[in-house]
Amino acid sequence: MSPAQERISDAVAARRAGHSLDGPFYTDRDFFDFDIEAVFARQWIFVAVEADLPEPGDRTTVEFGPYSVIVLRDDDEGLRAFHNVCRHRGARLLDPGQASGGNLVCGYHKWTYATDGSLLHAPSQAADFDRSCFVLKPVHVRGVGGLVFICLAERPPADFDEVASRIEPYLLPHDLRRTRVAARTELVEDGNWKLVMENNRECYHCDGHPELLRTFFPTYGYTEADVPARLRPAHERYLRADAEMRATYTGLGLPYGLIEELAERPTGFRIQRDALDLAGESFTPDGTAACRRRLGDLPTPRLGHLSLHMQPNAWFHVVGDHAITFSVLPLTPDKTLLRTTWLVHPEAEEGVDYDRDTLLKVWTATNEQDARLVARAQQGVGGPAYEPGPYAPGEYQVEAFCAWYLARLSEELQR
Ligand code: 3BY
Ligand code: FES
Ligand code: FE
Repeated sequence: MSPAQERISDAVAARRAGHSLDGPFYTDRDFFDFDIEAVFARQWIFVAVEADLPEPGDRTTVEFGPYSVIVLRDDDEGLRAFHNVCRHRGARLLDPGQASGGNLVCGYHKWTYATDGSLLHAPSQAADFDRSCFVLKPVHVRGVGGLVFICLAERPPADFDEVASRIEPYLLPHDLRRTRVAARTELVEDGNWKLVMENNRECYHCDGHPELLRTFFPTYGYTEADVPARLRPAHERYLRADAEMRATYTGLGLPYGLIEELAERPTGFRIQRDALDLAGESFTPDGTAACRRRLGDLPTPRLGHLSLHMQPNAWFHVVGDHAITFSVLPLTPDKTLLRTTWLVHPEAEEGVDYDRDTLLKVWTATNEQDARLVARAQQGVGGPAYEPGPYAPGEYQVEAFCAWYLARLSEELQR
């Protein structure tokens, strides 16, 4: 082991279960680099939606740590992903962001690749130059119910197919493949990627989300017995709404049961359909739908929300009228990109079927509130006075995230 790996290994061994991680996990460059290799270069990570790439030739890039990956729709309408590195002298092929077009042409010396990654043309080469030796380096890519995942590892975690087959029945009724990207925000948070994830995995801090709490039940993460006295009225409303929603889901044949395997497998996940407060339709001030067109062909707007949480870098909320996807991408030890995407029915027209501000309001406000909390946490854990503190029972998913994460580090250290 290298000296850096020794330090990481010691820190993993010294971690006290049920407590936040030690400072270097959030601040140290060696720990960050190891996170990228042990987690982001090994696991399936959520990077895009199929609606980003509706037509052949559509492409997007995703950047994290030292990597840049091209995800594109090839000429046969399949998904493909490649390292965004030219096989000649290594220049970036595409600029960050979305584009469309035919072949991929490197801006440096014009090596030209087809959408399947093959090198079509390299100007002025010797007669014996073998183009077939210089295809773009492929990256595994998979669409799951309209969500796009990539895996950089040569051999990706083997449990992804099984997880996909278990979450697809929940997602497919919303027909996310047939949606349009109504909006996207890119928020660079002043915190380590794990603080962004940990913050997402609890509602202990949800008093800081007045807009979200109009419809999102704040009892999230509490068991019946733990619900604090001040949340009892909301919990009573939740129980009534929950009973009604279960009847709705059963009537419509929508799977709704909680599956929670956050820590016990490489592709850790949690999925559940759950009630929302007030009108129960959407994340809006009164809980009514923000968009007149509904996703899929579902016959009622009052569907609560489908929530999906995945390790290491994503969460999703699907309501009757739209879906929101969240992708967490580590930039540096203390900077993380949160990419949020709002999906609506493909024919929903802005200003006619929905008002953009109403659609974006709740999760934009929630993301900004969370970013401030993450920045404060980063400031604290980066200082000499920080020592790991205990999780409350309602923070059990934070513990699950950390347990999952540490298991990945241990695996990598044993390679
Ligand atoms: O997205 C979520 O599910 C978490 C939990 C509650 C609020 N928060 C943003
Ligand atoms: Fe791409 Fe030379 S580096 S063509
Ligand atoms: Fe939050």
